[in-house]
Parts: sequence; structure tokens; C-alpha cells
Amino acid sequence: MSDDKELGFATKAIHAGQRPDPATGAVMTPVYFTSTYVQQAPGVHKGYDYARTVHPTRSALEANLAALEGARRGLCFSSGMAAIATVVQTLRSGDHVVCCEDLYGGTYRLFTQVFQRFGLSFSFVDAADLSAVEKAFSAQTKLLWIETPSNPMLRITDLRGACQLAHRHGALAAVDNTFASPALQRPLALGADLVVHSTTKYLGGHSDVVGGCVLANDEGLYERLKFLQNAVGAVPGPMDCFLLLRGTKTLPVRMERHCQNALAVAKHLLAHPEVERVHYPGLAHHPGHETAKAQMSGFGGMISFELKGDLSRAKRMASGTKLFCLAESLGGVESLIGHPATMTHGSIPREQRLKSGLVDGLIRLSVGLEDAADLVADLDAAIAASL
Ligand code: P1T
Repeated sequence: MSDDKELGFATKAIHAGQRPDPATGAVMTPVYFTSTYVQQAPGVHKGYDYARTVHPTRSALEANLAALEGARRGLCFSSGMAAIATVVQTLRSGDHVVCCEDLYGGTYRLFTQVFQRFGLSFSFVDAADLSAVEKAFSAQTKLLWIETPSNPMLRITDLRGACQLAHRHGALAAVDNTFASPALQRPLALGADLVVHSTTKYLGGHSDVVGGCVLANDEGLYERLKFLQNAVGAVPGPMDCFLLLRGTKTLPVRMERHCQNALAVAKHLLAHPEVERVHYPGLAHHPGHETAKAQMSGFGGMISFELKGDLSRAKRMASGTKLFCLAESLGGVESLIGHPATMTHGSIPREQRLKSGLVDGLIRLSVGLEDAADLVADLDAAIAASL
């Protein structure tokens, strides 16, 4: 991969990890539908022994994703949750994790309803406030877990400062970079030890595959994660890897348009008389705007906002759009609208949700690549109809 590291981001998106197939000249990476490989003698083979352990389509994707995040190593998983679980599985019973309090509901559920049963403990803090993060560390803290921008409040954490804090306390810093994608933010360069993605989202980009990945620079850490990838076995299939390789080729151009459209929608909502509050790091009033500007090259495609009026109005509005599909997930070419309190973040107790500002009426948008004027008109019509 060393030659790929010298190339620009868009070039890496298309070429990193991929070469024309030496056997046939096929330009696109073949989808190897095989679970095993012939051996010349017991233990004598071409480096491939069993497809859970190593798979050529997956290896191409892992090299591609590593290059995009500026990482030495990449590992792919069957979902974002599987990737996150594998990072946590590097810990031991008794270890403590400091986490941002605003985060994907499924991550909160995994931490509190699965891993807490195995003797791990988790503290959830406002990671936009580094002094709150610092206070949460104890002698047992082994991991800092950050989402920035966070899901769904679009909070911004100063990654350089947060990673320094983790290291000062002898902990590793892991960043879920799903909302930004490596096109807009590269946490390893800001001091993170691990980057995690739900590749289901911007990296795939077309809402047709579920996947996850972990990227790292440290060889020892990579070896521990690689061991778990094989020992636990939550690996993606070859077709999923192919779809993701197809997706990452257009990541830089898609993200540019996501950013443009989201900014146009956010500005429109901010000026709308029926809108109470807009959360988008690209808006000057957003508390994390300056930090986002310093550590991201664009503000992304995710927005959340509150309408004036009650919860039932918010639900009516979220059900009333025609172009925005009412659906979980994000990061695809098509626009989606969601109601976090009952959908993506329903597994977080209400008091905990409210602590991070996730009110019952919050609406979340994944702004797609359609014409911005059509998206704005769709939202306006749904807001008007919800009155
Ligand atoms: O869905 P999966 O590929 O397992 O990824 C989980 C995940 C991890 N991290 C973040 C920041 C996420 O947003 C997600 C999944 N999120 C949604 C499905 C959603 O609608 O928010």
C-alpha cells in the first residue's frame, strides 16, 4: 500500500487495494464466491486457507478502506455493530470505557445491555466538553469512545484534545467516523488509535449493503483485532465487499454534493418560521462550528431539527414527505427522514436521551444527492401539511 499513500484521496478511492486481476485482466476486483481454497499439501497453500480467516475480495476492500483513512491496516466486518463489538472485545472484565453521551442507539444498547454483563463499565459524558471527558477517566479506563459528528445531535468533539486526554490516562482513543466518512475527517491523523465505520452508510453510499470496518496503525492492536475477526467470525460476504468497493470509488464526489445539499437544507430550515432549532455543524451558530471547521473538510450530510409544536406534529411531518423516505439508516444517495426517539435511538432510556438534548420531537435528515430545490420543497410541503 505504500505507493497508494502518495496518491490523492480520489485516486485512492478508485485504485487503493485494487489491481487488474493477474489471471484474466478483469479491471474490477473479482467476487470470489468460495469458502475454502485447495492446498498442495497440508498447510501448504497460496496464503489463503479458509474464507473466514482471509478472503481476496475482502482483502482488497480492507486495503482500500485503510488507504482512505490513512491507516496501515484495515479489517472488515458483517455490520457496523460487529466492528464496534470487536473493538470492545479487546478489553477485559473490570475495564472501564468513557463514551460520548450522544451516540447511535445501537452502540448504547451494545455497551449497556451486552458488554456490561461481561464486567465492563461505561460512563457517558458530553464529549463536546473536554473537562467533562477528563473527569470521567479512572484508573480502570482503557478506552475512550467518540462519535463526531454524533448521532443524532451532530455534536462535535475536539478530536486532537480528546485523544491526547485518553493517552495521558493510558487509554486508547476510538472514533466512530461514520457520519463524516474519511472524505471529510481522518481521526488517525488527529491522534486516534482506532477508527470504526458502519460501512452501511456513506462508504457504501447506496443503501444496498450492511457492513462495518476497523482501521488502525499500530501493528499489535491490528493483530489483536485480526485474531478476534477470525476467532469470533463476524465477517462480511464477498458480494458485500464488492458492493462496498463499488461504493468507495465515488465517495469523494458524493460527499461534496451531500455537504452542498445539507448546507442548503440547513439554511432553509434555520430561516423557516415553523422551525424551532436546527443542528448542523456547518451553521455558524452551532457550538461546534469552529472545531468542525478545523478538523473536517466539509460538514457532512446529516441534519437534525425541531419543529414548533408538539410531538404529534413532528411525527406527522416526518410521515408526510414524498422524496425523503421515512426510514432508519443514512448516507445513501437518496434522502431519508427519521424520528430518533422512536426509531434509531429508541433503545436509549428517555432520561438519557434528554440529557444529550435528544428531545421527543427531534427529526433527523440524511440529505441525499437529489436537487436541493426539490428537497427543500418536499420539506416545506410536509411542514405545512403538519400544521
Ligand atoms: O447498522 P450497522 O452497520 O450495524 O452500524 C451501526 C452504526 C454504528 N455507528 C453509527 C454512528 C451508526 O449510525 C450506526 C447505524 N446507524 C443507523 C442505522 C442510523 O439510522 O442511525
